[in-house]
Amino acid sequence: MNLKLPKDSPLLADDFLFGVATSSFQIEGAAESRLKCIWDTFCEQPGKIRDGSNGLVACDHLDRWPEDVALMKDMGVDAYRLSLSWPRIIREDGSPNEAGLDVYRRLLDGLAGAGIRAFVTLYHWDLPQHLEDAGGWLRRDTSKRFTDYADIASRALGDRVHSWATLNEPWCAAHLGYGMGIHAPGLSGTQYGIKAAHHLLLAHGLAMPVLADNCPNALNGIVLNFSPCHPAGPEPEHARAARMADDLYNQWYARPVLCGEYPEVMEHLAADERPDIEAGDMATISHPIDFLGVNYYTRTVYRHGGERGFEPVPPQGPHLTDMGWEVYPQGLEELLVDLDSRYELPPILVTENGIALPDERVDGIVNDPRRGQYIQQHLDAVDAAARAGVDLRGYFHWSLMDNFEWAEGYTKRFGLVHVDFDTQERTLKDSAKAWRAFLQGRR
Ligand code: IFM
Repeated sequence: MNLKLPKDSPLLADDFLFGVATSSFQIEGAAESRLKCIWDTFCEQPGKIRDGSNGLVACDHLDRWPEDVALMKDMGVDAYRLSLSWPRIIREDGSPNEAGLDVYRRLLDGLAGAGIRAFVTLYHWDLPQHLEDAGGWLRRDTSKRFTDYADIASRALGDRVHSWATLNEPWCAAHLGYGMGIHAPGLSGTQYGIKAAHHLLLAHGLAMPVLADNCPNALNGIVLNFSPCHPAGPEPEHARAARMADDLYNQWYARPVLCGEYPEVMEHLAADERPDIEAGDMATISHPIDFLGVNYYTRTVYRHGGERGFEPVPPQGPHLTDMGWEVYPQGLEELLVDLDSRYELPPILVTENGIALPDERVDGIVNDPRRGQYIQQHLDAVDAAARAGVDLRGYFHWSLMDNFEWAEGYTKRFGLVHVDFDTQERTLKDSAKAWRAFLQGRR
């Protein structure tokens, strides 16, 4: 398995970064030394997680981070995208937990020692449970609490951080967590999803000036997930369905951040479904960002139907990933070029892209050719978008290592590094070896 780019690829410029990504709840473990979060509570509810598992130990990363940083160094990554655990850093009374901050000081120092830049996300879905008990993201005040957390974290750790992202994938936190109830905290109702989304976006907007003040030299921004929406057929009703889904799921997040307004589809929502927008909110949300993080895995096909006039068509075909997602690399180029044509974009980082496969370790080897092929196809898509003029600055693979895949528990493996969850042994998959050869051969 070989990964390569043409010699004249914009991705081979000296300042284009290649990295790997993870998140706190999915890898850290060490749950006893932090407050409870909404995912702990969700995991305790029977039937919510496919294999009945939880994040109490996960990849035991907080004990094993030196080994994990050494793996990244060996692979030759330029950057590591991680998230902080809010319930590890902030006590229930809002004061900083110095022991929790120390954990990250050590980890960030370890990264610096390995020559790896830290891209830190403040919120990757692990809301402290006591804040959920007070109303969670349905409550406006949670945005304010997030800002306080952002202030404490960026003051304490800012000198060690290259880039701050406020949120990871607010669509997932809001829509899956409050709209569909398949992620924590498990509420369902479209109106909840939309209201939670507004408070998440508000949290982002309130935190941006705080990050800019505390860390003026860092790249500060937000990470959004996108899935291009394609019509199921040539009929106009399918095109309408795809447009509506795109507005509600993709542009719903990008447009407020980049233009200070929700897409027009808001006019079609019932009054009680609309976000609770107060004066000044949209200006707050559209505070300038230094970068936009784009997470891309697959496209979604929509047909006319369902309560709202659009419904997804389940992906077909022999080559679906272990998540049941279609491999559709051309969607990444299409997405990046489309965003560039719609908006005045800041620099773009592809902050997540990856594939779940049923990887097995046999005689110490994990042979995962489909992951290598997936990476190659998506690098080619990023290369094509950069050549088309999109200002792309980096590509992060999801994920550094196999981890807790939310409602799927440990049944889905996204890592470049295989983790044996019984022994915590790490093994470079063949794709990681190809990634290492590619990264080391670049300069
Ligand atoms: O594991 C998740 C990650 O937490 C957020 N983006 C998508 C990944 C794969 O589902």
